[in-house]
Amino acid sequence: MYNILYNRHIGTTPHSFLLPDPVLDVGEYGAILTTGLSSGHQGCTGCGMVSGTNQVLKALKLTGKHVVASIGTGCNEVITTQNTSCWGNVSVDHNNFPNTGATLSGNVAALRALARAGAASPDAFINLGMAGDGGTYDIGLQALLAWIARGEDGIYVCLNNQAYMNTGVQGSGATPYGTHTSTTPFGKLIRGNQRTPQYLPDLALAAGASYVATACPVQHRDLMIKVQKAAAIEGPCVVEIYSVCPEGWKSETDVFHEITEWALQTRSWILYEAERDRKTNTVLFTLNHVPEKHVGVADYLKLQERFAGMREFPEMVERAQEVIESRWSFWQPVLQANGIQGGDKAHEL
Ligand SMILES: Cc1ncc(C[n+]2csc(CCOP(=O)(O)OP(=O)(O)O)c2C)c(N)n1
Ligand code: SF4
Ligand SMILES: [Mg+2]
Repeated sequence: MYNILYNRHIGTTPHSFLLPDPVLDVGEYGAILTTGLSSGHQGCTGCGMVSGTNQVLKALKLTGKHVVASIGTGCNEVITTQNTSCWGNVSVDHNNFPNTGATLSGNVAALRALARAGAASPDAFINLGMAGDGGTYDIGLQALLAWIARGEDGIYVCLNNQAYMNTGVQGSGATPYGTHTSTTPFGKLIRGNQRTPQYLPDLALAAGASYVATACPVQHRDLMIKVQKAAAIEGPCVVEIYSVCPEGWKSETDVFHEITEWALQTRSWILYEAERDRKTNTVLFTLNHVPEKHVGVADYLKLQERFAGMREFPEMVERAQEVIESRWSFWQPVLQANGIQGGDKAHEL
């Protein structure tokens, strides 16, 4: 499929071997004067995807290019299209639930046509697609993979809140093991979601994406550098953003940062990026963050009532830990190169 190469350096840098120059190192969120998603949206208090979208737009606007965005149906679209002024000067089209990838291609064709007519320069635009995990892992997967296969320039951002939130918390392909949702209720016979999630980076890389990264709104610099890289790298680029949803996760509205930090500390969400050298079909994997100490998944399950059922069953918590360790073991060569004990054992720095 592709050759794997590991970057032994852990961390986030504005450099990419696919780019002649580094992207802007945007530093901390507070220092950025550009507006991202502004007031007027109808997101719930403590919604992670509002913060994620805000940072994506800030990062893209800093490039000085005009952003053309296709928004798939889901919370992000519903909360921002009743008062579209919150998008600022971004050109937004609201596409259907399954076809964010197809609309990205449509926009590429439209920009080419404008360029042929001498009405625009394609280099002056950023082609952005945004959709939820339901619109990405499930109903929109065919359109996404076909867009990647066509090899067109653009960024696809998946706002992953791990279920179909806009329609009442149905389970998706990204829903964690043991989660209570309306289609995977936690009961006596079946204890929540029995499947383990799929992973968008794996799917996108298998389909041929140029650049794939995971991010979260608490690590602002990391997120904004990755989005800028995705905007600059040739070919289809995919960024997946961990997005707390107090409504669907049954969490308090003021613990969005804490939950995201727990996700990083417990390695329930791993920050990394993957860059593809097309000539050799080699993918360079970079791990961006290693937690300071080992924290078991039980701590991550605490602040979210969607996990209330599984918390009572030690064997389920153990299974959730196994899923984490199995995913984390991919990074063993990098951890070893840095003298960090990794794999299926606890690690200490
Ligand atoms: C073809 C089609 N089927 C179903 C729907 C109803 N629908 C709208 S949004 C949504 C859920 C979106 O889930 P996700 O993509 O995860 O985004 P979230 O709301 O969680 O952000 C569904 C099922 C639709 N709009 N179109
Ligand atoms: S339901 Fe969840 S994803 Fe949707 S706006 Fe509310 S917090 Fe955000
Ligand atoms: Mg969702």
